[in-house]
Amino acid sequence: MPVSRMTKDEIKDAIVSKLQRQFGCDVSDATDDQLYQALAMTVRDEVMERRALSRGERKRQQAKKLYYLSAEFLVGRAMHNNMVSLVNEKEYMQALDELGIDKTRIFEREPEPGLGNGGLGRLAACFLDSLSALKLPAMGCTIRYELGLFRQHISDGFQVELPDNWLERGNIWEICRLDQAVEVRFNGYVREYSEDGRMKYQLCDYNAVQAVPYDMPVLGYDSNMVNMLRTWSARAINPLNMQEFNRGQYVEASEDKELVETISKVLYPEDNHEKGKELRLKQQYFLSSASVQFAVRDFEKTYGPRWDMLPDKVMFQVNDTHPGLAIPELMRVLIDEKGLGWDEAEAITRRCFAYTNHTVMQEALERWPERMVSMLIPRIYMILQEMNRRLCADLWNHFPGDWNRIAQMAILAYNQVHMANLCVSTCCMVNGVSQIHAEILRKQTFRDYCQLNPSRFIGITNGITHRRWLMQGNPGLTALLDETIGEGWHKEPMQLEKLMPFADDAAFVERFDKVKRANKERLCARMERMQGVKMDPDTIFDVQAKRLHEYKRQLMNILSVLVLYNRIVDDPNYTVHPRTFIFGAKASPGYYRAKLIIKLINTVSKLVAAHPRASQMIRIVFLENYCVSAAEVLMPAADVSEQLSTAGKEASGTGNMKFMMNGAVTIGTMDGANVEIYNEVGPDNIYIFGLSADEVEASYSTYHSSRIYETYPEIRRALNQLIDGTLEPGNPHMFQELYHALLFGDNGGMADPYFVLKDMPSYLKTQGILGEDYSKRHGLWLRKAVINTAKSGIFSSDRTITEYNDKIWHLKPLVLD
Ligand code: 26Q
Repeated sequence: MPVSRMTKDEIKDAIVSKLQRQFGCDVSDATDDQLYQALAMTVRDEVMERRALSRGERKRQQAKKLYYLSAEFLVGRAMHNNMVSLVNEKEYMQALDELGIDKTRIFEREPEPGLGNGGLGRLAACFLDSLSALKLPAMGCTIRYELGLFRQHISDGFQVELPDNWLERGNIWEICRLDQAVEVRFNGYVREYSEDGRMKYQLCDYNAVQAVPYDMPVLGYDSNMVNMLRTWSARAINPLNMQEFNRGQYVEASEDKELVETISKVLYPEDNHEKGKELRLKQQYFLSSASVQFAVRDFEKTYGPRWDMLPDKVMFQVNDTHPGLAIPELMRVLIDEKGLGWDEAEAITRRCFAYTNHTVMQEALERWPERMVSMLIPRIYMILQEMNRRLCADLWNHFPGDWNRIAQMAILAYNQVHMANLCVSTCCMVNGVSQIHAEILRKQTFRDYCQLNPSRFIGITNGITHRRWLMQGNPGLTALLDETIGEGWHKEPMQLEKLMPFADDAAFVERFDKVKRANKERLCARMERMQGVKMDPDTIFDVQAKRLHEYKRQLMNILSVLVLYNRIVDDPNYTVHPRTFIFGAKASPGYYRAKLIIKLINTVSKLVAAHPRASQMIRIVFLENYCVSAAEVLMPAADVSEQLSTAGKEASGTGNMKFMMNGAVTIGTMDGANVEIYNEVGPDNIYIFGLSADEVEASYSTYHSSRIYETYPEIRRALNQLIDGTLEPGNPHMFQELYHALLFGDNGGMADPYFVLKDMPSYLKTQGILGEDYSKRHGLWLRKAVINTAKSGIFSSDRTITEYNDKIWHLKPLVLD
């Protein structure tokens, strides 16, 4: 039965009637919240109708299903996105206009689910969008964190963290599935006994937690396909300890409940860094166990106990090692609950799992103390021991006597559980997220494993959904593209290439420029409204927006701005094309140096603003609380995309792709997916600077940042300003720590391990060229910008998902409508 989409008039009627029946009001006296609710319910009705259709078809077609397991899903707001996918966005917009409803204001009433830190979480969200668009059956699984990533406020230049209580006003997009709750067991001890000549294992005296799923629909673009994002919430099985309660100990009676429910209380705000906290381990097992138990149960309902068929019907993709405990959990379920033997269970498990690595930074590789694991999940620990025993025996055959190497590759070694080794040793495929990253995994991180079986190690370059990041975020450019090259690119993003001839079409370029200008004005309006900051849309919008991390080198950016400032102050004839340097970045609350860099950015901003001539040419703006919704306004307004990571450190980057798609030109290193961007647009349409990954690797032993300090007076001057009172006259020691880290290193480490000073001369020079090119807007710069959009189709996550499916998952698209 085909589902129809609502017309403008039906939408108007629906909104009016929802207001009436839900809230007893009409458009003229409804609050913004009521308007939002009524509109969201209208959209939800349309989405859910499609949900029913695709769910039935998946069951009927007995389709293989992917479980994308991820500790983070940074989905962003749903409403506008759903309108785009329903393909009646225009009707919705007109309906709202005719009802006299302010669209932006109403959309902003929707709380943004901030269930992720950055790239890894946002990637998972883009993947779900593409899975649905391509009609591939999948379920995203994550934790329903009551508090998402903290909201960031800047006070006196410092980051202040505020709780993100995103569920406060309810979440209209989720459905609670109490009927599908499962039990997750912690602690206790394992009783071993034999029955019918077989060893049995039973967990005793455990603490049980109920995992309650809440599902959010993800509608595919123009596809009638709805996949679900399942978020697990922790609930105490006994909400009250009745013994305590009956003794009148009311507070104590609910203590257990509080403790259990902390599991899904808050998202850890660390990005590319792990701290081995027990609660984090609890979260990881909670997510892994609940998801695996559900998947097995769902399989059994359709196919019965045909466990040999499991790998043909169920696939788990492990998004980094965070949900890696799903691997021993499936072993546990198959052996302890379904009665399979070890070899059988292992053969099935191996075929069901694949692992994506997202980082080569040593400090981000997860290792858990064995003692902690054995206390928290004793049966899983036993399984890990047996997996490790068999693994090491096998490795001994390949590398006889090479104990060091075997310890490096083991699941258990040095009293730690090595999560990456768990994943790499068992998964049928292991992938990196860009070509250079995959190469580093093969040659360095997982070299020994790769030697044994190279074909398992592949690279699949990340992608972004062009629906959210272009069609939804940049309606101006979308309309221009539709008019110029047709609408085919909505479903086949490679068709953006049809734009290439228009890079030299003066009339088109003029209109492209106008769109950019309007987007810059939209950003200016948002900045003024949210932070009271006025920005000039006639300046270059030079943007670095990403998590704050030393390897991403926001410090290099701001120090270079300081150098530029000094030139202007020193030389009354020195001019540059006016620029606004925009920063958006959250720092992990415990990452002192990252927070200090935020303060530095804001301090330099004040310094520049106080100088009459410098402030005419440069402006530094810190965009507070960078999040998905902010990015949707920021990306389309950018002229320049800053991608400055030390080569070899950024696994891929995905912000780089969002900027490019919206016609910003990249200045960056040959790192992560910048390499692919370079290959697409060619050397004339990107600004590359700095050391290559190989050069970085070769320089560790010989690099002395002090040489740079001695050789380059401008850099020396900027560094000295960190400690001579120029910046914070009241507290000249404030930035000493940064000065010291760059020139001397800290607690035994090398000075400037991310080569900030080393790459600065090259960066400054390249920025100079970029500025001059920008001044030749027509005939030079805009051509580059158009080419960037035209070549961005390959970075659609539709391409990425197609690659995952061809190489790893082998799902079949559902036949719908
Ligand atoms: C681990 C253990 C304990 C606490 C926190 C963590 C943790 C949390 C988040 C470790 C890492 C992350 C996030 C990593 C991440 O976002 N990586 C990025 O992934 C993107 C998608 O592939 C890439 O584009 C980026 O290059 C990469 O940095």
